[in-house]
Amino acid sequence: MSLSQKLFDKAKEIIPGGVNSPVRAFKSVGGTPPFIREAEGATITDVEGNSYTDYVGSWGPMIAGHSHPHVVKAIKSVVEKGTSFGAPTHAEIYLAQKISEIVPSMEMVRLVNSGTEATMSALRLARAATKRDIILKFEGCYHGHADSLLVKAGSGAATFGVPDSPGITAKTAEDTLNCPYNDLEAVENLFSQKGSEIAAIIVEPIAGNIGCVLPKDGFLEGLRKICDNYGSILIFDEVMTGFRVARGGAQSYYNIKPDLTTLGKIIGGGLPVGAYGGRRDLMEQISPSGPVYQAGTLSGNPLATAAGLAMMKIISAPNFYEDLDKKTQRLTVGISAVLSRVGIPHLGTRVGSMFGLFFTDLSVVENFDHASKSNINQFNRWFHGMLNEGVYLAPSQYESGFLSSAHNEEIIDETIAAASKVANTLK
Ligand code: KE4
Repeated sequence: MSLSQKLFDKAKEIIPGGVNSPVRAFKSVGGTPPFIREAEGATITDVEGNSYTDYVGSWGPMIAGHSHPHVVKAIKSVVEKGTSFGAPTHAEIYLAQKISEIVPSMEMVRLVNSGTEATMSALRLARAATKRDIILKFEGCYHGHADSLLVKAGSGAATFGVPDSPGITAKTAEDTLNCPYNDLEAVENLFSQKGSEIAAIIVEPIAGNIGCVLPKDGFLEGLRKICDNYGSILIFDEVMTGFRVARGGAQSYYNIKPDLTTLGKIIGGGLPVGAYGGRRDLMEQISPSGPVYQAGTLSGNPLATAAGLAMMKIISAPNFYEDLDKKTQRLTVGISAVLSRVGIPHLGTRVGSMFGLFFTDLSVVENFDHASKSNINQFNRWFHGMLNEGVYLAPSQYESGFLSSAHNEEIIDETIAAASKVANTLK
C-alpha cells in the first residue's frame, strides 16, 4: 500500500471523505489522490517523492507557478510583524486600489476569504439593491457552495451527478432559476415572464466548471442588455477567469462591463482571498457604509494582502499574458494532434491559459448538457494514464486546466510526449 493510500485511509477517519474539498478525493476518476508534500514552479511532489507537472495549479491561483519567490518573499516580509490584526491596514487599501486599477468596473472592492464568500455577498447586495428575491444562474456553473448557488451547480457537485445538495431548503432553491449556458433565448423568455422579480444574473463569463466552455458570440452582450432592460444586476463571477484569461479578466477579454464582479484564487497567490466589487452606488450599500451586512474575521489579513500585492506585480509584467497564451496554445494544439493521430474523438477548448478537453464526438460543447454527453470513462483513463506519466490534470471532466508562467516549452513538450503515449492506450 502506498503512503498516500495509508494517509488517505487515516484522513477518512477524521475528515469527511478524507479531504477538505470534495473534488480532491478523486471520486469521479477513481483511485487514491496523491498526498502532496511540496510544490515549486510547475511541479508538485507527493509524499513518496513522485513529481508531477501540475496543470491544476491549486484550481487556478498558481498562475505564476508554485512558491513563486516574490510571493514567498512578500509573505516572509510581513509574517513576523503579525498574521492578523482584525483592524484596518494600509496594504488593504493598496490591494483594493490595484484590483480596481486592473478591473476598472470594480469602482469599490471588499476583500473576503474565498470565492464563495464573494459570490454569496454579491448576491445579497444585488437582492438588497433591487429589492427582488430571484436570481438566475446557469446549469453547470459553479459559484461556490452558498445555499442559493448550489442549485444545478457544476464542479464537484456536477462531478458527483448530484447538482442539488441536500440541506438546501425548497424555498431557497425556488428563488434560484437556471437556464442552459449560452441559451440567450431561454434567458429572454424567462425575463419576459419574471424579469421584474429577478435581482441578478450571475454568470461565469467563461464556464470553467463544466469543463472549459466558452460563451457564444453575443451571449454575454445579450445578458448585459437584458439586465439593463429589466433593472437586474449583472454579476460576473470571475473567481476563476479573473487575472487568468487576461490581466483584466474575461470582462476585459470580451469587453463587457458587469455591475458587480467576484474574484478569488489568483488574487491571493494561494492564500485565502476573495473579493467582490463593482459600481460605487451598489458597493456603498455594504456595511458599515450601508445596511447590507457582510463581515469576516480574517478578511484582508496582512499575509493575504502581501501575497496578493506580490501577485498583482507579477501579473503586471510586460508580455505575461502573451507568453502564457503562446505556451498554452502549444500545449493544447500538441495534445489535440496526438489524440487526432490515433483517432480519439475529442474537443479541446481554451481561453488564454485556461483550457478544457472533452472526450466527445460533438463539434461544439456549449452547455452542461453537451458536456455531460462526454465519454467520462475515456476521460478517467486519460486522467490516470497521464498521472502515471507524471502529469497532474484536474481529476474531473467538469473542471478546467491551467498553465502557469513556470511551465516552459521543455515541460510542455514533455507533457505532449506523455499524451502521445497515453493516447495509444485509449484506442
Ligand atoms: P472558493 O469558495 O472555492 O474559493 O471559490 C468558489 C468558486 C466560485 N466561483 C467559481 C467560478 C469557482 O470556480 C469557484 C471554485 N472553483 C473550484 C474549482 N472548480 C474550486 C475547487 C474546489 O472546490 O476544491
